[in-house]
Amino acid sequence: MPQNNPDVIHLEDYRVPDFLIEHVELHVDLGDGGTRVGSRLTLRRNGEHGRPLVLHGEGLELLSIALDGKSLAAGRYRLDDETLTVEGLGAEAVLETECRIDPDGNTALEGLYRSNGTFCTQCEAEGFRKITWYLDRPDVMARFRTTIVGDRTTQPVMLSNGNPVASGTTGDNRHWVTWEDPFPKPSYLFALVAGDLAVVEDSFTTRSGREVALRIYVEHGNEDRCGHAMTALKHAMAWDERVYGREYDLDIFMIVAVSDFNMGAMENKGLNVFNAKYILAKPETATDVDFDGIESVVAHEYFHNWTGNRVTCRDWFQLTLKEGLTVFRDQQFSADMNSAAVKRIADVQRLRAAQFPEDGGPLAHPIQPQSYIEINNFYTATVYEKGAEVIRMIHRLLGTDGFRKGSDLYFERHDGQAVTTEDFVAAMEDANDADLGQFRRWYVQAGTPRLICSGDYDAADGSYLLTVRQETPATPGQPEKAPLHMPFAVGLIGRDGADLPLRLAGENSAEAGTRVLQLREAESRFRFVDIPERPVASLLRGFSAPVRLEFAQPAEDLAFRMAHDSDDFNRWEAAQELQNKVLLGLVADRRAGRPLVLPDMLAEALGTALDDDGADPSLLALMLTLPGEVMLAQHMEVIDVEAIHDVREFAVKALAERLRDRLLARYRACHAAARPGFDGASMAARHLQNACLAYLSQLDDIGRETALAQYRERRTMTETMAALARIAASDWPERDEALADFHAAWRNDPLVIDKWFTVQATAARADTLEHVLALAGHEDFTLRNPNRVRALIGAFASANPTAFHRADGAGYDFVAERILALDASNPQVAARLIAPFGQWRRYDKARQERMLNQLKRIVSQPGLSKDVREVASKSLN
Ligand code: B3K
Ligand code: ZN
Repeated sequence: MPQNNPDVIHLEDYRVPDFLIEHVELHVDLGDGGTRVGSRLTLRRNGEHGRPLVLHGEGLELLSIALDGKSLAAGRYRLDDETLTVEGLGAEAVLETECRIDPDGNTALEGLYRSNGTFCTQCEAEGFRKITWYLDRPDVMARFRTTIVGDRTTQPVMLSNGNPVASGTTGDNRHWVTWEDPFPKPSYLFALVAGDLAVVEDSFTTRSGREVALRIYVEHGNEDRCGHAMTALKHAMAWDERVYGREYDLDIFMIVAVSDFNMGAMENKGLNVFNAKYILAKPETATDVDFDGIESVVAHEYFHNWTGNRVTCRDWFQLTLKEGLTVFRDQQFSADMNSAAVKRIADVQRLRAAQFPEDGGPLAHPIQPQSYIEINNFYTATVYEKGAEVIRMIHRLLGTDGFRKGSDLYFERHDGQAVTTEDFVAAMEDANDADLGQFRRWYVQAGTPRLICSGDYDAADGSYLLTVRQETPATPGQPEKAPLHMPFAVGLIGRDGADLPLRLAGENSAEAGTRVLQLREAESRFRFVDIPERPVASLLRGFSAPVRLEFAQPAEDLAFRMAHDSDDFNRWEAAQELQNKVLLGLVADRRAGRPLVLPDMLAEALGTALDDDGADPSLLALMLTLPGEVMLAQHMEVIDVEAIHDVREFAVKALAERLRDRLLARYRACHAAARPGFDGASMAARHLQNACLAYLSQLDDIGRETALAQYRERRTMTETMAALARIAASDWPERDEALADFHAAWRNDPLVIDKWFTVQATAARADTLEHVLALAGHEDFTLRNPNRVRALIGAFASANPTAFHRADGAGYDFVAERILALDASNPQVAARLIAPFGQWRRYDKARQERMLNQLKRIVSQPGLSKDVREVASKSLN
């Protein structure tokens, strides 16, 4: 991007708003032929200046405008595609406007739109300006009073933020309701919903004894799928009181589930709007992963009530202030509800799969970006997931109590304000008398640091010297990197498998277990004394910092840690490292034309894990599962798509043959133990059962039989989908019949049909692209529904490397074409599909060229949206 591009918004250009809005009165008249939005803004000039009032507004048809009660003549205001400018306002003013908008024609799903007949809104980040003219920026916080007028038959339910304060009927079968939100809020938290919806009700009594009505609104017929979301909500409310001392503040908390939604959910004050995928579930229709997703997204949006809504962002460069912190809070919550180690592993897997590539590619940016063209492009894994890791490091550096003191001070100081990440860090520091000066670099420096470690045991004086060097690779616009301050959790394991007491040279006493060291320098050395034998080091326990650890540990030590590491995360990590080592060695063999031979030690280590009856089955499932192709690729200088695929298939099959009996025994035991439903033990058993099935299904005799039996049993969707995934990837004669049968069984259930699309898009088969092309023409496929787009095209591009990166480039062509088609109707979702192309540098020359050609093709399309243009053109770098 050229430096002087007027479309680029820079953090350093932030200025306080010229006007403030104290009160907003909205009058929204819903109709089939368009919706009329009346607005009455009570404004106050902010400081002494003579600048005009400039309101944001896009795609609005002006019907009337009046200032202080007097209609404005055409010369008194200026209207363009993005703004409404009014000159000559006094220190205080009331501006009234009326406009017409077209929710039915709104395919971008931003602003007011219709999903399956239901009117709903999505305003974050800048969607409110598509509803009416406004100072659509988060540092303008106003009290809202919203009147909705609609049809009594098609919109019996009409909702907005806060509490209903008045209602009535008018002629023509129409009715109205007025909602009032007592809390000042930025426009991005505004919401309105109207339609014919069913409601599921419950209540929660806060610890101060206030009763809060809880209501989940869904399309009729889905009432029996809300139980899990409701339970999650109540758990989240109680947890936030217990862990952060935060109570809910309104009398009603509402959630509405809609079918067409650009992302997961939205935390609008008192009226969360959700993608139905994150609300609706019962064991027959949703997998355990879906159940977990619901629990964490419901909690996430609820937690935003304090971290995001009560204390909000000054500007969109501060996005990680609310998102990083709220992701950290939802991660803590899920860890408390279920297995903490399993949750941590899932979070780290997600970080590595999505954020590491972003941080190492052309779109790398710090968790606090310095500039953007389209803010919707910055709801990234970096802002969210790396942002959460940064908060987690503060938590680890200050400890649980210190962190709580810091969050208490943050809420006390900033309740009702729009603030910056600096305000958050300062509260953490002030409450703890801590120095996070150097730590602040995490907010402004992009790139994943590498920690290059070595350990030396000196038998003569019984000491162990740990040396840690940190290096952050250059990222676009940031050639030089400074050393970061981070917690580095380590343990040293003795020959008996127990953690050794740790004492650094110069210290008086030792403590067994994990020790949190602090790294600040480019190179740090730690000398542990009184170490009686050569220890096995366990570094970066719990993934205490978002870095790539480089520590050459012999395979025997990794196998030892798989069995003995007291840190469950690191037990899994040791398994991953061992598997990476073996698989990458096989990739090298294959490339050199050597025969593939699976080392015995991997089978032995996994066999030992399978025999561990005491361990959490879910943890074992994760340890048994070899790193995926996308993860393996991250370790190669130039990604060899085919070699990685072949080697992984080879290893799974060879392991299945070696461990056949033990896999089968464990499979059967888990199958017998699991009960349908969302209880931890059953979910863990299913997890291990399906991990075993992934191996067993490589065996043509017993594998086929087992997968088909599991599919036909139809016990839970978790088991059905795991079996169908194996069947869809196979050449078994039952394949087509099973896919047809699944479709017929669930054809009226869009969330389940999404799974049917995904299972085919991700199947590892030579003809997957042909299937996907056919599916793109299937009568159930539509580019209008974001879930469907992600289920087919998103899954194909991001989770099926051999098909997407097909050597002839046909996979690229297919996805690029769909991006262009989708851009015309929904730029936000289209832009999200580009990311895999941004990784072009990582591939061989032929693929590089094909990927670049597609990016160029996208960029040269006339009339491209800002969203797609920004991502595609930056990806070319
Ligand atoms: N805050 C919303 C995300 C809005 C995305 C706008 N493109 C959901 C969340 O993070 O909770
Ligand atoms: Zn969020």
